[in-house]
Amino acid sequence: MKTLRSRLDLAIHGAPPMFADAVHVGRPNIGNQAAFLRLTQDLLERRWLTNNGPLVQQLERSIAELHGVAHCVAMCNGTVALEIAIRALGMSGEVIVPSYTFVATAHALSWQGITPVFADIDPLTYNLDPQAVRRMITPRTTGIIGVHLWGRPAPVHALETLAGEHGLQLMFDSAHAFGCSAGGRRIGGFGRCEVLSFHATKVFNTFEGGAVLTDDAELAETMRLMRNFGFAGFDNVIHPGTNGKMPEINAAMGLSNLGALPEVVEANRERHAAYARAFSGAEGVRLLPYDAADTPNYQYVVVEVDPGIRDAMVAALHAENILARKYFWPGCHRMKPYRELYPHAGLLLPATESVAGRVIVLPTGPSLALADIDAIAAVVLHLVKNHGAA
Ligand code: T4K
Repeated sequence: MKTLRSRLDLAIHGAPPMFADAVHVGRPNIGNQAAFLRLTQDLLERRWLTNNGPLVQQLERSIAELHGVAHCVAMCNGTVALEIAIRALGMSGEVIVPSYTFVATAHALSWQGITPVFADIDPLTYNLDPQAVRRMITPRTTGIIGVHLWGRPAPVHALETLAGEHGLQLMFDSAHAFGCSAGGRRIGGFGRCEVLSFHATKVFNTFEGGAVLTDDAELAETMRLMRNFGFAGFDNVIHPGTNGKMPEINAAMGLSNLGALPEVVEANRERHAAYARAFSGAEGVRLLPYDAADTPNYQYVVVEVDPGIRDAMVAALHAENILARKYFWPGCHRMKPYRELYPHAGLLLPATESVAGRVIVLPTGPSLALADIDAIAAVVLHLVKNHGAA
């Protein structure tokens, strides 16, 4: 460990880092390259590049089937999918969301003139605390957006009960939860609808992309209109709309990645288990567990350390070319567009503030060699142990 300490000091002072090539959180998973190239060749020959093409329709059917829902409406990205779903549900006024999420959850509301109201998370699960949500309901509240943070299910049933009692719309930001389940039921059918992200960094990607899943045929039809300027046929616009369409090349990527999903999830699971072994019994670092009963996709490796060393640790990891992230520090309520709206929000969000200060997300995924995990974990453990040492 003395050697490692010197290495780290050296790295910070300009010596070569431990990893010559950076190791990342969110390295894209690339499935069947040959299939992708074949599908790309086909779509070029077909000269059908976008506007609800055959590959998009095929991808929608496959994703709906995988998640056990009636409808999948593919979109150009997860954020636009959120915006369209929010609008299709008629949300307005105030909508309750966690602050502890990627900022797109909040932006998708404020972008269309709706006030995101931040509720605190449960200090044990880091997902929305239904009691905190209840406290934030006002006469202006029209809906709740739950987030399955890191693919761990939000309290779907408690939120469904709450929404039912107060006549609120309920949907989920399921950007992290592709292929996951909650209480034995696949993500996708909870609330009025659920929104997936297929961004390059996600467990399943279409370069950029997203989708809304729902069992509600009328809602799906409205969203199909909204993503295509409201067109219901040539020259016939019957609904306000935007351009939320997924291009065919993105669907080609999706179709060639779908078959690889089980291998990707298994590789993620192995890497999570390797981190768990490396951190087992260690003091000062805790790996957030997944519940195998929830069928996780193990996409994020989340550790918690003392808030006093977190930022220094991230800097030291970066010096070693280990590009760890502080997802989702500092919480949306502390970001410029929202902190002026809620200058005292921190007082209402103690669990959010506390968790946001402790968390580090570490590299994982099939492109990270299993053997590299021991090296990454060794740096983390060394820094925890030597915190405060000169
Ligand atoms: N809701 C939630 C809860 C979300 O987490 C997200 C997105 C959304 C909604 C919105 O969905 P989209 O509209 O994005 O479909 C990244 C992603 O851009 C974002 O999609 C994701 N959440 C968020 C958690 O992570 P950044 O700003 O951290 O990305 P960036 O560019 O720093 O990349 C992350 C890491 O991935 C880097 O270390 C480099 C690596 N990377 C990235 C790309 C794009 C690669 O190795 N190759 C690549 O092509 O937001």
